[in-house]
Amino acid sequence: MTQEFFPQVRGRIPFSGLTSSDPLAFKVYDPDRLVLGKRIEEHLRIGVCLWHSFVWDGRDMFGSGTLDRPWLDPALEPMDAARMKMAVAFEFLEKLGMPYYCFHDADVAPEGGSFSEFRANLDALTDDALGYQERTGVRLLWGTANLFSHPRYQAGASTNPDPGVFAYAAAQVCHMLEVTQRLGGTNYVLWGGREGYDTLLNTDLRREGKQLARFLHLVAEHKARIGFEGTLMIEPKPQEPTKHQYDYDSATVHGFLARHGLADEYKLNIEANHATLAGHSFHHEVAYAMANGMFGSVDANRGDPQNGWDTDQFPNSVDDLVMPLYEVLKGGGFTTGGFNFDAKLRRQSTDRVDLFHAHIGGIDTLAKALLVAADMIEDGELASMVEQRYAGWSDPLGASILAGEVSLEDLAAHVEAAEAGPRPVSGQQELYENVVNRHVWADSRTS
Ligand code: XLS
Ligand code: NI
Ligand code: NI
Repeated sequence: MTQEFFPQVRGRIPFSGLTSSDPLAFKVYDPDRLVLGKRIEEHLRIGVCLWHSFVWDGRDMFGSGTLDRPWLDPALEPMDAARMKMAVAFEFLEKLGMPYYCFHDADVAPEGGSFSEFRANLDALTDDALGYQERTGVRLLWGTANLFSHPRYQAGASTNPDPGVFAYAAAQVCHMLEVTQRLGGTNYVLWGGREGYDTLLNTDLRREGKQLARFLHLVAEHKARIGFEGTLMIEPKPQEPTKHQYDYDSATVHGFLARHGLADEYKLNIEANHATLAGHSFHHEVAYAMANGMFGSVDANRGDPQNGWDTDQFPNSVDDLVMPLYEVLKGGGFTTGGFNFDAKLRRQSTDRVDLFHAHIGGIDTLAKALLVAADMIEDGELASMVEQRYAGWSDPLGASILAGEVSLEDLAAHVEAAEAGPRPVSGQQELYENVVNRHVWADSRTS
């Protein structure tokens, strides 16, 4: 496209600081600023997803599209439309100035009349994407295959009762993994899509579990065969679109992987809104993944506290993000992963620049949370309070228990010999909360 789609945005969004009232400038996200010895851009590794911003036209189950997305006009020749979409996406990426993007095969390639046509379309558009990547410097954070939109996947992909559907899904992942490799993607994500059930009456849980495990083995084998060096990741979600999704949450996926000898092959891509749908906090999901060596990447967004579905709103609460960011920093930060903005506009946000406002706000929120979390790491108060709470485990009793040096009987004898039992100790929750808020409220680092 020779004409710009976002003419209101001239050049790259600058960092202007908190004193700026320019809506098209970052207030906190200064990519080059050093935090704990690393540039903010390298800490956050932010990606933009193509599906919500360029493939969705604002339709919901009550009404048609509201957003200005001319390339989605069904009257257009599909490959022309696909090329227009990619041009606009890269114009956006370049102007926003983020280092990464993410997409599903079907976000860029028209379906065509057969798998080989789909494959050829995807290959041609991958060539185009390579050119854009070279010209703009934008890189692929992760690729994925859409195994949920087409009616063939209505009863799941690998967990479908029909092995023909399993094979079709395998073909798609086989190819998209190779496309991801060609584009230099640093990760490949599998979100379960419709892997789950709507009713147990027609569902054989035992079979479907086996099928899913087989599929994940095949993907890991193909990764090894082609020498893809990125990380394979699974994205948990508890429900939607199915009533019950198999990849319910981090702990469930971790357990499934461990049971099937796959825990070393996959990491987790944790989405904030999926965490809250599962009845957890985003903090919990990140902390679980970190504690178990399963942390991979993040889909940044938020739900609505009054709505029980995946509203995929742009993050806007520093309070909600400080502790997840603290866990990420404490755990050593991202390796191959990053923050992918799996977030979409509200249906009434119909100005083209709304896409910029949404991302700028979300990115600034993340950056501010990073600064607060880094302050907490440097100050060390929270960590030392937790350390202190568990200090007994370094004393002779705790150490001998952990080392496996004492039996249940030894412990019984120890308790009988002691004059008094252990004394309850305060958990100090409010004090901990105050420590966190002291850092949230201190704004020295953003001025
Ligand atoms: C849907 C998921 C999806 C994945 C990619 O809820 O978040 O967008 O991130 O397939
Ligand atoms: Ni997601
Ligand atoms: Ni989601």
